[in-house]
Amino acid sequence: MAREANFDGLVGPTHNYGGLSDGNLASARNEGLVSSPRAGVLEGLAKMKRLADSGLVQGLLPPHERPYLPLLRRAGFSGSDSAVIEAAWRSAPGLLRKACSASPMWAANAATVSPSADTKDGRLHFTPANLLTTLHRSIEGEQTKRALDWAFADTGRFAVHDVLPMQPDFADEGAANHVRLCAEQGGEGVEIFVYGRTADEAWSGKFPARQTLEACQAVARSHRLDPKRTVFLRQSPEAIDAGAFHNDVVCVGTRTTLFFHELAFADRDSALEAIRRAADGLFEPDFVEVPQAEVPISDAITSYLFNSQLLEWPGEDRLVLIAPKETEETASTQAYCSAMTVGNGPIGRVEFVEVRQSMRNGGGPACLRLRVVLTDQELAAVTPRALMSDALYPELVAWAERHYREQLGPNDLADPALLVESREALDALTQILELGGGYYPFQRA
Ligand code: SUG
Repeated sequence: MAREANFDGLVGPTHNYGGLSDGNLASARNEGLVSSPRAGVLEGLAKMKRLADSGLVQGLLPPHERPYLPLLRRAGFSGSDSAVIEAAWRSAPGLLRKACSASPMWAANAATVSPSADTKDGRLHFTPANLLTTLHRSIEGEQTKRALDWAFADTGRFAVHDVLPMQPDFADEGAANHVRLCAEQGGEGVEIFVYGRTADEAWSGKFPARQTLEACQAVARSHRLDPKRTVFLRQSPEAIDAGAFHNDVVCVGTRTTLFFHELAFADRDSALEAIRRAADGLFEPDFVEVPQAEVPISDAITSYLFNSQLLEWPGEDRLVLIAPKETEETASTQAYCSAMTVGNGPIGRVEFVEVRQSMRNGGGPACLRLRVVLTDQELAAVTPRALMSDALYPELVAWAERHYREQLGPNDLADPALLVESREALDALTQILELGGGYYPFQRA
């Protein structure tokens, strides 16, 4: 037996609206707003609890250390930690903001994952994403590898690779540009990699294309995937221009169902044909395509209809879409969801969840989670504290209520007390999750 588990990134204590991501319209629009790290972490925990309570396997990944002093020190700031923060705030406030982003919460960008049923060596493979397009996210890879090494420590069953080379030819954003379809989770599947540009092309889009074909190919090779079952599709430049900075803003798939916007792929017809061909002999794909005439791409992007979790829900025979509240609040997507669920397609129900703190930075329910298909044996090998449980949930809620600020404004990032509080929170989390000594860089210093 195998099932799909979701590993969500815990929202970190410095969650704020830095306006750091070019091409991510929500991030730009909400720059400078006052955030609530506490509300953010509690929203994320409530979503995890909702899924765990339904009988789904729910895991979590710890937040990273922020502010990230090693970045500031490498940029030439020196002295005590508080002197570094003060000086950075004075002469490079933009850099300090980047060193403070809680962006590792978006676990869909943590790594690309290939289940053992798809890989030649029968291990479950992970490649942490290098996220090199944006400076604030390019500092995540190493700590993400550490998190995956902690949660998936059994090297006989799990292979955690290094990030791809930190060079624009290999721009990689992880599972946000990857979809796996299959007949049964435990059986061989089709892995779909979506890229925005190739390494050698002159990119002239309005916004960056964050994933290259070459990065996708490198990941597919190191995961030892069957080329026959692997598909590389180009994202439509139109979608990127409209604000789909990752493919998961316009597409999500589970089992045999691919739910996507009409404008998601550069060449729609050949994209669908390539998927059909790769699935030949395994399953017939169910394409649920949302027409531009019913849901304009601009609505898909503000509502995040596709940045939903498409789940096999215990006890229900059709798939369930866990969508952000904003989908219910946008007329076209609300109407689409109502019509879709009364029909007899593969998606039978839509449930709306509140993840507003993350949404304001362009992160919906699907951004917050990394999907990992696990066999029974692999599940038994996952580090127990990386899995949500009835015991762990209240512990984490109490921890968040104790350590997280209710409000964080843009100028609060300069407060040296924030550094101290964040480290205290991460030290306490190290105990709760049994992360071991020296899990965070500041603990090793
Ligand atoms: O990379 N936002 C993230 C959102 C990631 C969403 N993930 C997926 N689509 N899978 C990003 O653009 C904004 C941070 C700020 O502006 O403070 C940010 O990094």
